[in-house]
Amino acid sequence: MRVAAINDLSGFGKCSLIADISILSSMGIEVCPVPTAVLTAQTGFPSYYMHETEDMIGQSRKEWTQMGVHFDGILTGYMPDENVVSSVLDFTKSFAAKDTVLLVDPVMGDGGKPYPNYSKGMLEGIKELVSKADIITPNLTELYLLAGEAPEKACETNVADNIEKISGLARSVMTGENQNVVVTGISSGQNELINLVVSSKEEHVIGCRYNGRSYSGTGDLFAALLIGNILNGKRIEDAAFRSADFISRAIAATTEKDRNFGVNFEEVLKRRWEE
Ligand code: PXL
Repeated sequence: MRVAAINDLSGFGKCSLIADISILSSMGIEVCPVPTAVLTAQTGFPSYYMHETEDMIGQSRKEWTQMGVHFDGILTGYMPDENVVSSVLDFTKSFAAKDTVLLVDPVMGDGGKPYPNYSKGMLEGIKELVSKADIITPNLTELYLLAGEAPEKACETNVADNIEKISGLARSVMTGENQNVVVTGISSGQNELINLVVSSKEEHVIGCRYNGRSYSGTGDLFAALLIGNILNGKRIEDAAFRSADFISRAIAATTEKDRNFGVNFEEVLKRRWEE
């Protein structure tokens, strides 16, 4: 199995390509990275430097087309601006074959707020990408943005009362019968996190325990785990359950207090070596 991982490379934050490469390689899946940007740290840190790498997307497309390669999966994540989104759209047009699983993580915001690089143009491009995806993994803030609602409302959502509203929003962003939307990291009460798997015909509420805190990179880890489990033959609800379970173990292993540094997922991978 081989995945093209289109994401940024951040020196600190345990997110994006670091998550994609670590998780998918450990699952026996080849990862071909396409860096959307290279940063000293993810953008939640008070200061960071970002190096643009947009040309790598078009160049990877050109070189890999000449090589005639095939991808079993394509995963898209953080994109710094709308021009990058447009290059990624071209990449997917070239490489999303009939049997390629396209997972689009519409990285645009969190905690009811869009990220600093968010723009209306980016939203339009990401919506186009979403319309081509097999699996979409928005958090609640991103789901509200995709559904054309005010992102702040994501924070007012009390999950226990609103599963129906959330699955309605998830259905409103679907463009095809066979799409799955997995709404990630919905906080429900103090110590439970919910991931909601919504397809045109059914939905599954997948709960897991956590410490009530949010950390950098958990959405990226979830997306990589989800596509890895799918490519390794798991059904979407089982894949979502396994992914959530991994994240909850990584959070439990985390002692770092600053959310920007991410979770101790390495400890969970290390334990597999000790088994
Ligand atoms: O985890 C999402 C993400 C990925 N990449 C970069 C980010 C963020 C979230 O802030 O800044 C560079």
